[in-house]
Amino acid sequence: PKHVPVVSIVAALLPDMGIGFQQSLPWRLSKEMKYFREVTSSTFDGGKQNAVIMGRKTWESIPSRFRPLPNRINVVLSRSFENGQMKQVSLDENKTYFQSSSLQRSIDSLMSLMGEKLERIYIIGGSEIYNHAFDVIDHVLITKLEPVDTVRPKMDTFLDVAKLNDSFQEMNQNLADFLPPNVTLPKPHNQAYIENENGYKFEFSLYSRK
Ligand code: FOL
Repeated sequence: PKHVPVVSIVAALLPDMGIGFQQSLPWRLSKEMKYFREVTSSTFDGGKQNAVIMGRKTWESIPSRFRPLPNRINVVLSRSFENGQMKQVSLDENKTYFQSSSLQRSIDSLMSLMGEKLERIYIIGGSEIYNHAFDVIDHVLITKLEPVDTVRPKMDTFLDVAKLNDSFQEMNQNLADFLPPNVTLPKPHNQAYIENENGYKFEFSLYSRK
């Protein structure tokens, strides 16, 4: 294929874009998780699929009943995986995923393996992968969270805000067209898609390369 868009998707707490604490998400937001599932699973073309690429620690943080994430090609990165071709691994009869030791090689392998059947590649974390991937991605889907009458959670991993702002600009007016039609967005309140849950206010946003 000529070009498959590579898109990071992440939920981050303002103002410093904290994304994790002790190897898991610092919040439980089912509407936000539903948005993640719909965006990464849905396609414009019913004959195509998306792939998700994640680091080894993110893979281990996903409850085992949801692994590999269904209806998506899953790729797990680790420096300890053998160099060379991306390798397919089986969990059982019908659950398989891929292992790779390089982000760039996994992107190239997905494109040659799936050809025209691949619609988008989503980078799904964690912080080490996101901050390294800023050099190769085309867009970032950030859900910006703010606590409302809730204590700010402790966080130990962050997006690199300087890298984000250096190379990307917010393009929220394009969000609805960027997402496949069966993704559910909240009613827009003056240009912004805002949701509220569990003591957090959050806004779905799109950043595109400058
Ligand atoms: N991006 C956004 N916007 N929100 C997130 O929570 C998020 N999380 C990760 C990466 N990008 C994100 C990494 N963490 C599952 C669990 C943790 C996780 C990613 C995915 C997971 O179990 N997903 C299931 C749905 C589970 C459910 O419906 O409760 C899936 O099928 O996607």
